[in-house]
Amino acid sequence: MTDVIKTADREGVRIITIDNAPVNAISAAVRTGLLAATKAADADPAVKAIVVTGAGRAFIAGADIREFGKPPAVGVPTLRDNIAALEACSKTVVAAINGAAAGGGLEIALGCHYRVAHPKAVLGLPEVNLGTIPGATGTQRLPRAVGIEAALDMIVNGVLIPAAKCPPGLADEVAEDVVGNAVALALAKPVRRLSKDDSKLAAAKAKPALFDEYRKGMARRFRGFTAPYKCVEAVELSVKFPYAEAVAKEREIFTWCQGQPEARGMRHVFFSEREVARVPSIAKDVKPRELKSAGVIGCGTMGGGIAMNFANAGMSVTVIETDTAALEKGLGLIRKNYAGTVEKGRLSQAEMDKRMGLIKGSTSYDDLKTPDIVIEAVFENLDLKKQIFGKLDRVAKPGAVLATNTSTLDVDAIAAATGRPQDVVGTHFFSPANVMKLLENVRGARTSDETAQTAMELARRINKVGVMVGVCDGFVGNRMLYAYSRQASFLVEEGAAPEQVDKAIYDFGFPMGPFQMSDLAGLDVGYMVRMERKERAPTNRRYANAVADRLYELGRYGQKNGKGWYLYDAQRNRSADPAVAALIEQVSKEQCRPRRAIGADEIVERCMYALVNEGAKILDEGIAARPLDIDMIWIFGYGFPRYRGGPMFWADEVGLPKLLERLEHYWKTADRDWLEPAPLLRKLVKDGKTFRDWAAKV
Ligand code: T1G
Repeated sequence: MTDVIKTADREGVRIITIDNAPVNAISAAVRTGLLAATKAADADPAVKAIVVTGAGRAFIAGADIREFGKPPAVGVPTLRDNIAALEACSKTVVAAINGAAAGGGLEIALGCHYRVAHPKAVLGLPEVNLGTIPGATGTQRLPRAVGIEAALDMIVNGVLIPAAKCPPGLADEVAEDVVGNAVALALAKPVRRLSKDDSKLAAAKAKPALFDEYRKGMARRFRGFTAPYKCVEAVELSVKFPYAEAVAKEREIFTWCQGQPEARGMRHVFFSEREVARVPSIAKDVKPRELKSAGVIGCGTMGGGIAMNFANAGMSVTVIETDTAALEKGLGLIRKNYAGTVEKGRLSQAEMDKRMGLIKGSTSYDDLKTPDIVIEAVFENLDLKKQIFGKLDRVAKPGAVLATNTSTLDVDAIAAATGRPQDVVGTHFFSPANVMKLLENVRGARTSDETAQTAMELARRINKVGVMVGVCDGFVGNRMLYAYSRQASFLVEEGAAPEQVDKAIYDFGFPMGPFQMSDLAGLDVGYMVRMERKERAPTNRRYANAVADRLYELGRYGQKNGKGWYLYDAQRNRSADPAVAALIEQVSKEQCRPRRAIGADEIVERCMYALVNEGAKILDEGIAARPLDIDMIWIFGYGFPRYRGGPMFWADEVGLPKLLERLEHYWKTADRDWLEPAPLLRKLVKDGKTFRDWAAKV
């Protein structure tokens, strides 16, 4: 018995319980205690068999990720020692999987002779989501339990599968009373060692080409990632080498992955995704208000998508439109959206009907008297939004949260249109709102802690990554986007072709470059936003959208009308347009701007360093509380490559001295107006610090 390992006997069976809250991660103490308990049970003549289980909501969530990157503890058994000892027992060992069995947790269960799982337990080897591979025999044991193809799917995709849906061979029994059934099974069954059973590898041994086939199918989904391919390489070892040799080679691959930037980036994302939900400016004891029902004003693309989030979460939602025709059109769009998902087999008709049943349409604000939260999602016009909030203030119940989906306008100005600014908050969704993971919550100057906490709770309830930011022009996401796309536009005026910039940013890891993205969003929408933001008003700083304005004035709106920065055919395949190249040359000439050859490195540096530089200003101003808030916004809202950990984490990986030196260079040689290095960046470099250090200090 130790703090983290509890033992008890039932019917002559030794039950070893891992008790390391919150999710029984395999820390050094767990490894030590488990090995001792295993050996003691096997040596104890009074013990007929052994059951291993977990305390609380998880079985074992895997190796303790917080130990990664740190020197290994001396004289402490490895996880492979634990697994080997469990399998080597002379008495039957059964894993009673009461909850999540993830990574090293499932490897332990696969070291046991049998597995009984609770129906709600989830099982998997998700190490790939940490930029690594299973490193304690998982890539050799899982194929022996479920076959090569099923093992590849589980390991490469890093999925956790509910026990009831697991591939055959993983759980011997699925039962509510896992410990009771495991005790019975342990007393009934003989020892069975997975490492000795190659029967399920035979088929693959006969089809060695299946691994290359499998790799081919991964290209689109895992572009830029390394770990998924290392997973295939490791599983392939199982058909090429005897077990022990393959396990040694698995370890080599694991150790290599652990040392890569991808693993550091993915680990940062793992912990940040959890930490971002805890907003430093909100006191820990502040509880969110109840969220049982919602209202949405405007049933256009955004309003409809927002309403679907509530229905998907099982919440009733009332959508308001100005008239019946607009309402029918909006509800029709929602219905069409769900029908598409049903058609793809990703939703049952019954579930669609249930969700549509939760969405009620109306043209009367009287139907907004009861909802716990109302989100306004009409087009970007400040006067219109103020008018709507004035009306909402008169009908919404006391304590209702009044939220605006504005992406650029001043939340404080909108809140001032009500008598309860403390209940007003920005909830900035990203298109398509029912798909994009990010919810940028915007706290106004008078938003209360409780309202802010409720906006964060909203994100959790509708399965979004909620990030709290302050009010400024473009909040965090769009403000940084302006800085990045401004450099992209300048690069085009200075000599780069739009397709060249897009390729460099695509190769850096974004799903698409800035010009393809503008064409998708619509050059008309961009132009209108610039109008609304009076961006075209002459200033003494270089204007970034001269070409984009011309394209709009030429009626080129992007994908929607087949021409923008690119030409689009009926299947929306894009191609470069010589007319655009000529227009760009024309604009450069008018600006007396010499054109020069520009390489991919400069494109990535100027665009991404401008992004980071704006991020540094945002941190300095307190608009974002921590670098991880910015990283989560850019990964879940703007497609920043996840394996790089987000812009601020990536900046630390690049090294701030190098980044500052390059930024200084571009500031002096290419853009004196917008690229001046942020004071925080200069200070961190002077102090030899990183953004991570800065965050730790704040
Ligand atoms: N190590 C350390 N901390 C962990 C952890 C782990 N493995 N798993 C979770 N936590 C923390 C988490 O940060 C959070 O902390 C709290 O526990 C609750 O987590 C050799 C090397 C198991 C499905 O990748 O997927 O084994 O924020 O909110 O929603 O092959 O946690 O409260 O401070 O997510 O109930 C492989 C990771 C490790 C699984 C439970 N394992 N965990 O979900 O709780 S690598 C994983 C999860 C490995 C071997 C290799 C989920 C969960 P805090 P939570 P949950």
